[in-house]
Amino acid sequence: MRVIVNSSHAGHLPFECEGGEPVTPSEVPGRFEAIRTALQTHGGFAFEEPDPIDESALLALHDADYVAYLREASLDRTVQFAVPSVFPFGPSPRTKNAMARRGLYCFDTYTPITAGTFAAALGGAAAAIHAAERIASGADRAIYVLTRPPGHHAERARCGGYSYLNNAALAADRFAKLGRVAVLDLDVHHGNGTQHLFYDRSDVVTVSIHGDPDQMFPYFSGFEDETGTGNGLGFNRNFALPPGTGANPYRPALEAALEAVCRAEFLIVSLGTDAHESDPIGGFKLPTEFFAEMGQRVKELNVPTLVVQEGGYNLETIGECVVAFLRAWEG
Ligand code: Q9C
Ligand code: ZN
Repeated sequence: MRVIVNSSHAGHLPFECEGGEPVTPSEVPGRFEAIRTALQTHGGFAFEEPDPIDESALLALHDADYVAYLREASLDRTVQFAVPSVFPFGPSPRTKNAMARRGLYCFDTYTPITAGTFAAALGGAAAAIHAAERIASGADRAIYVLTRPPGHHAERARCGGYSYLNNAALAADRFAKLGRVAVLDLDVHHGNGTQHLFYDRSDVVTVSIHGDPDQMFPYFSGFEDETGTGNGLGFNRNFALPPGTGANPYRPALEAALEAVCRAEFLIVSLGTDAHESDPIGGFKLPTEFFAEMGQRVKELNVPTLVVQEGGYNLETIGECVVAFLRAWEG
């Protein structure tokens, strides 16, 4: 299987603050290294760097002023970590002030912009777009995109949830020129950015299985009654499961989600491994073998498939989960 790798990831070195306390960051370069090592050890994967993309490729889904903010905040080395202190309120948020922009373009305090952030995020978008081009041209039937930072929480003009640019959505938008597209989001957190970007569109079906947002990040979306709007009504599905969910209660949601995506001509899987039982922040109880089962069930849809890495924070098990999922496409 071909793997498109975003080597620019290494310059993104976030810090993390939880409820006012500095905590050990979860979204670290070691995640990428752990997955790469596991794929190399397993064998059968061909690694390839993407061609660089121009920033303008992002504008299919992201606002130009947001992209400019990410670039400028990454270049501004008078600030080590651009994190919001004030979020927009009232009817007319002012956007010119540097501190106002931090809050305007970000929905949480988990997603700092530091020196290498923009290059890392742009490299991830390049990897996803490169993979989509290869699948669109028929050169590959399935590809895995190995990247960080993740993308599925990133909206049109806001970063959050460790995500800056929505890699999966950029690939989906590329496929949408050719036929029916579905995004299946298996990260334990709701893919709010992907939902938001396609919420009024019928050409990209978005389906996410995740922890109940009543109890888990991102809290403000991911409820089952969010089904789309306008042309997109009925084209978004959420499966919200309680914290502690294991394989048996997960399986019916997976089968219903597969039914919702099975008519697609191109499939994107947002693969978080943070639903694994060992994940330090996920809270679900899926064993490694269940990742193999999920990969197998997705493979059986027999649709060209782009798998893109999202979350997953246990450095000891993230690699085995990815290998387990991708084994279905072996041989
Ligand atoms: N106490 C992704 O998995 N909140 N993002 C963590 C832990 C942020 C997750 C709180 C979770 C963001 C891509
Ligand atoms: Zn996650």
